[in-house]
Parts: sequence; structure tokens; C-alpha cells
Amino acid sequence: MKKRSTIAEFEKRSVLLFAALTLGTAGSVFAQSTATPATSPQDQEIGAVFQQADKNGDKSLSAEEARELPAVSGQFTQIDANQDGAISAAEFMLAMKGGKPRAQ
Ligand SMILES: [Ca+2]
Ligand SMILES: [Ca+2]
Repeated sequence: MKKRSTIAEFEKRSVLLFAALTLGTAGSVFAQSTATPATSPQDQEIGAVFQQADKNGDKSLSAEEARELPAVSGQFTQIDANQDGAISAAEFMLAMKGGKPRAQ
């Protein structure tokens, strides 16, 4: 059985490490918007990484923007689930979580 678009655990960690390193001031911004109960701290970290990488702020990552994130860039076509040439926040979130639904 073959999993699709699964990012290796190591690479996932490197992305989260990138988040931790770059959060800095951004962390306080996210701390103010924790009203949504469905959003876990991990979701916020992933969202912060996404925003950092999305240089032009169009809410999607182009191949060029994804180069900031080796773990993403290396699997760009897999993460880009709808194959429109850009990674949306939803596609990014799914990929960072390994594409698996959360256990109930
Ligand atoms: Ca962008
Ligand atoms: Ca896409």
C-alpha cells in the first residue's frame, strides 16, 4: 500500500523548526487570534510558515515561493493536489499533517 503525498517525518520537523525560528514576532500576532477552537497550535505554526513563505500575500505558494521551504519544494507537485501550479493554504496544511485525518 502506497501513501500519497506523505512528507517524511524528518522534513516535517525541519519545516516546523523553520516555523519556530521565523515565528518570533509573528507568534504574538497568532496569540491574539486563538478564538477558533478548531485551530490547534500546530495549525497556527503551519499557518505561520505558509504566510512567511507567501511573499506576495496571494494566499498561495508559487513554485518560486516554495523554494524557501525545501520540504515543500521537493514535493511541490504532490502537495499541489488540484494541479493548478500553486499550493493553497489548505493543500499546505494537509501536506504538513501527512494528509491523514485526525483521529477521533
Ligand atoms: Ca504567493
Ligand atoms: Ca493547488
